[in-house]
Amino acid sequence: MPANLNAQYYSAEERYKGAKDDRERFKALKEMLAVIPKHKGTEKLQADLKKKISRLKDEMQTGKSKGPKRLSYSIEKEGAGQVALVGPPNAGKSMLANCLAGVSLEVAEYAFTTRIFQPAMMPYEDMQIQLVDLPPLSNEYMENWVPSIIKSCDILVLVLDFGNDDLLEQIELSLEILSHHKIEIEDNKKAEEDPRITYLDSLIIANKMDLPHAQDNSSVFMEFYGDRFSLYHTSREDQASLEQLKRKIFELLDVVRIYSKRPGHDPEMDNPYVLPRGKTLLDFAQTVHKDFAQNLKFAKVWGSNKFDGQRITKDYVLTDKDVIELHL
Ligand SMILES: Nc1nc2c(ncn2[C@@H]2O[C@H](COP(=O)(O)OP(=O)(O)O)[C@@H](O)[C@H]2O)c(=O)[nH]1
Ligand SMILES: [Mg+2]
Repeated sequence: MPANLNAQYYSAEERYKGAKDDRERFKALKEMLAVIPKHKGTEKLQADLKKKISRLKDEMQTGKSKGPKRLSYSIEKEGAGQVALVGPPNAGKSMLANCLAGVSLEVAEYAFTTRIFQPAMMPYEDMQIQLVDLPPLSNEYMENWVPSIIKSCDILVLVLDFGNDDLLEQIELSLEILSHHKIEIEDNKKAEEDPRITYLDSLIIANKMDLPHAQDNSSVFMEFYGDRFSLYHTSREDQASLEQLKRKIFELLDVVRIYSKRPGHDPEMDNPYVLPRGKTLLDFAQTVHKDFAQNLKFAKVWGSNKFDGQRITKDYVLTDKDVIELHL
């Protein structure tokens, strides 16, 4: 099928070829993708563009594109997603991880207890979500691998001590330190223009709400930051809110779980596949096995918004808790 590219596309392509640096190359590629006619004949080209954009973005973020290599750290992903727990010293990050994951990480009254990262698996329904308890954000002392790990996580949970009257300093300093390391916590899609910055979907935790001044501090926070951020209030004493927080984190990860079913068998309900929301049947087939996408003849779905056992096409968009039977 002919691609029938338009003049806008060709002009962006010219700019791509003539670009002086990665930043310009990135902008041109983004524009090429935005203006390319969206039909079957350009599907491959669109996929190539997306690959180029994502590779370039990675390179720019890890600094690979600028001469000497900078070290980049990440933690091996396990479970449905990776959550960075960040915040100032003593905010209760380790305690929160303990409460959510039911493990015992080191908690202490003095700052800087958590010197190395500590992943812990938080059970949520039939999934496990990986919490990464990190050393505190601090101007005085922060190891250089910490920002690198934060960037590699899927979402960021910023924990603040609402029992402490220095709350406004805590948030200002946290934002400043993150920003200094090119991490932004606002989910501002427009801002996504700058490929050197990592934008993370995030949640701000108003922690230690059991302490006397916490409610007043919360009002002060909202006065200053209410139009930018919303808060999730909790404390180690509030079991109900901790349970709800698990759901909140799951929602923020924006993933769906899919149960696979072999023809003639019961679905495998104990070990769902987890994919980003928006992925299709074809993506699912590929996740199950790299050859499946190619060999897929048809599939059926149970649950979701279809009737049970309905046949679905390759571009079917997956919904959470779908049971899918692949026919090869
Ligand atoms: N009152 C109260 N104290 C808490 C809460 N969570 C943590 N703490 C205390 O705050 C201190 C720091 O906790 P920790 O989890 O080590 O903080 P981190 O430095 O952010 O990891 C410890 O003394 C904890 O007992 C809470 O919800 N309420
Ligand atoms: Mg800690």
